[in-house]
Amino acid sequence: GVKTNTDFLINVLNHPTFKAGQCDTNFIAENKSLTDFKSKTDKELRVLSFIGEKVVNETKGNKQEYDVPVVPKFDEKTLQFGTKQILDQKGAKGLMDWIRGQQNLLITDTTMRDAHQSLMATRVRTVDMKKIARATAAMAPELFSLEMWGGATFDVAFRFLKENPWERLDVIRERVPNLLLQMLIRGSNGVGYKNYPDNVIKALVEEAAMRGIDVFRIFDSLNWIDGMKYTIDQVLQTGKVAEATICYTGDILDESRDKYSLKYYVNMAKELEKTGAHMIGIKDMSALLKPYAAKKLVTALKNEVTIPIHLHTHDTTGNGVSAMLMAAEAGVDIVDAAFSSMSGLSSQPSLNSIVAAMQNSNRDTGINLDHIQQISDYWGNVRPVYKQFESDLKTASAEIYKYEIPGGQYSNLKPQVESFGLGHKFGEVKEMYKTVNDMLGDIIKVTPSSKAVGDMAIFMVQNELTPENIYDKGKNLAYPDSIISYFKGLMGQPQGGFPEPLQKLVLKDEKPITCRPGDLLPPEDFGEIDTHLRNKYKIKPSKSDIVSYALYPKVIDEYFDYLQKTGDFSRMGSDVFFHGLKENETCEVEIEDGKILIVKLLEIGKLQNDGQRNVIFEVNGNRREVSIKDTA
Ligand code: 3PY
Ligand code: ZN
Repeated sequence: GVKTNTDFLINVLNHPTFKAGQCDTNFIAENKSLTDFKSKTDKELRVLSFIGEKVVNETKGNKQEYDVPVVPKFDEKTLQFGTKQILDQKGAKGLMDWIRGQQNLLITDTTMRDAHQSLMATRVRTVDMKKIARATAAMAPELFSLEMWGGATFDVAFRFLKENPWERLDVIRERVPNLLLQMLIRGSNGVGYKNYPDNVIKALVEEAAMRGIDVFRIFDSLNWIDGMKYTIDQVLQTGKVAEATICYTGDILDESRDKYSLKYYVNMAKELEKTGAHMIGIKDMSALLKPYAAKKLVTALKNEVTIPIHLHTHDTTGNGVSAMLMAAEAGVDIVDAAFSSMSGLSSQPSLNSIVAAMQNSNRDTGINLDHIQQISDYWGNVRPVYKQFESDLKTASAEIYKYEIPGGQYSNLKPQVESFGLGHKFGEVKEMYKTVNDMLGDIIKVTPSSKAVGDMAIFMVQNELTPENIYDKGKNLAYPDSIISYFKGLMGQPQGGFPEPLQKLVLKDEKPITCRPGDLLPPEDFGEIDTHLRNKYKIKPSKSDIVSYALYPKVIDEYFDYLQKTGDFSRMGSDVFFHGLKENETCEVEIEDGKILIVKLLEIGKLQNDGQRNVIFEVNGNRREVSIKDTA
């Protein structure tokens, strides 16, 4: 009928081949999707239900105006050569030689990973990265790498965004032909919060390398090198770059604190160099590396190890740029930074500011400030859509030197504390974080050990425990999983060992391990996962589906359930995904390659006796209604 003809015409008009003016007489015969109305109708209904649900039960049609992020024009030629070509042509060792030969300060951009992990709870979606990836690679071809994967991005993509992080990797790899892509991997904790069997880590590394990761920043949450070696070896076997990482804590300028001294870090770097790793990463996850400490540390490491040094920090204290400049002066090879509109506070220091600071110095980055301003402007317009995920941190804070809380955790801790109904005791929880660290004997705090400390701090405040009364008052309590796992040795072995009385209190009759958890864990049965996914979802699982399931079984089940029952909205613009539409607003939703729905919200109907509301849309010119239960 009429409707079908209109749909057909719209399919034709929106088809990329037609738009490009490249259709010939076979165009319709060759593109079955043009007449595929059934699946389209189903997808259309799902899109309308998703938006309907959003406007009825979440945003009530209230939506602010968002500026459209503009992708700058760029020169394709600049995509032809960069660090990626050096790695591909000369191998990892050749790349290291190249790095050592550089006078320029090299920069890793963290915007697509740590910056949004630390600023907005890791919520940035692939669609927003996809649009700017190619322009970034073209306008800042001097960058060393883009950190765009790993850390919390993996879990959050599946769990909250209902999108597949492997597809993000594919999409960015395709658009960034000239730059190295980098990920953060938590040693045997992979991209999770617990130790995984060795074959899971191996499969994760292999698949990530195959899909496009070039540089693996490998750390252990207790700086336990035995816990890192397996992952380092797996990366070395792929031929990609193994960046073995030292997590920085304490203050090497304070001679009264001798546990994490300069000597400790230098020794660790030397041990890491012996593993065969290509580079040393310094991971200052809590922004504790003061500018003069950065100079002292980098100077010492440049004297004591021969492999390149890559420095990562956060700007929580406002000293981030200064720390990077001091490190540059001391000869650091590469520093991490984020595009200015995504930088600062719990994120990385501003890339633009570092580039400007280095101009006309002997370590000028060669990056064009006007060009990267355009990339920053893009992100500046993306960011407001994610406002609801931002912490209320407004200024730099030097109190972090005292609490030693990592950037990502710092911005997340308040909501976590509030979720326990302890919002009014936030100050107390921060103090307790420090107290718990002391009770544990001063440990490295980074995912997942930082989570154990945070969970324990909340638990102690909740149960009114103190370091003194805990042995009595806390005798019969069941402690948080993370702290149990810590004391069992499942996160590895801390420098200086476990405090035994506390370990006994938490574990009760359970016995801790002292070896590498991977030596005990039975290998994951990938065949069984394959069968489960096949049977339950009637899909042919890919290797990455199986690896993902091995890492996060429950999350992956929920993800596939969601895709099948609710739909795949990963291509929807983020303003619509998070805020729906307001009345009379129109948006375009891509439901599959080249298939675009033009959706206009006409009206949110009155509440009916049965508790439903009709939401009325116009879709590609046709009136459509969905009925949504108002749960408010
Ligand atoms: C992560 O493990 O995700 C981190 O960024 C730790 O700092
Ligand atoms: Zn970080």
